[in-house]
Amino acid sequence: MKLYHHPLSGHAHRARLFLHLLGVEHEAVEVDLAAREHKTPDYLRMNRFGQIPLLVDGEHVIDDSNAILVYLAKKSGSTQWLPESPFEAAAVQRWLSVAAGQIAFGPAAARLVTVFGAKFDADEVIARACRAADSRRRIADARLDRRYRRDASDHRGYRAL
Ligand SMILES: N[C@@H](CCC(=O)N[C@@H](CS)C(=O)NCC(=O)O)C(=O)O
Repeated sequence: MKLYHHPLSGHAHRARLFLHLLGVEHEAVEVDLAAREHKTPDYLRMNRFGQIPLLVDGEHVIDDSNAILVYLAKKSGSTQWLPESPFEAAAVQRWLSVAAGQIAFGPAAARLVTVFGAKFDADEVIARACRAADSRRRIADARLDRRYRRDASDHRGYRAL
């Protein structure tokens, strides 16, 4: 398995973290974003979106961090990360949407201003990031709190959201 990534990419970090959590052997291929390696014909042949992360597993090419997480969770053969029940699967998808929505366009966008010198209006992006981060953190905390209490009370122990 090969993961095309960049060490400063938050999206790629999610994929790398999950590969490590699962203990999946893989080759990490660094894509030189500054040299626009992700827009070369060779790379675009693998990923028409011209973005990282990109996972190549034999004949399968997966080109989005959330899609990579779903692929790896399914491939792990365990339902620990992505449950089968419609309601629990929807709960996981709900938080993947938060990551691809409010977090990507909030705190992650603010990070791009300093890390990659993105030409965003820094004040506007930072204000949006603070609003998104604060409200999502409070919702996530409340959710974790409820889940922790419920799991602790029936001795199943703590599980992630
Ligand atoms: N939806 C994609 C977004 C990935 C993304 O925005 N990657 C950035 C690096 S963090 C990228 O490749 N940017 C280059 C570009 O869009 O041209 C995912 O979650 O994987």
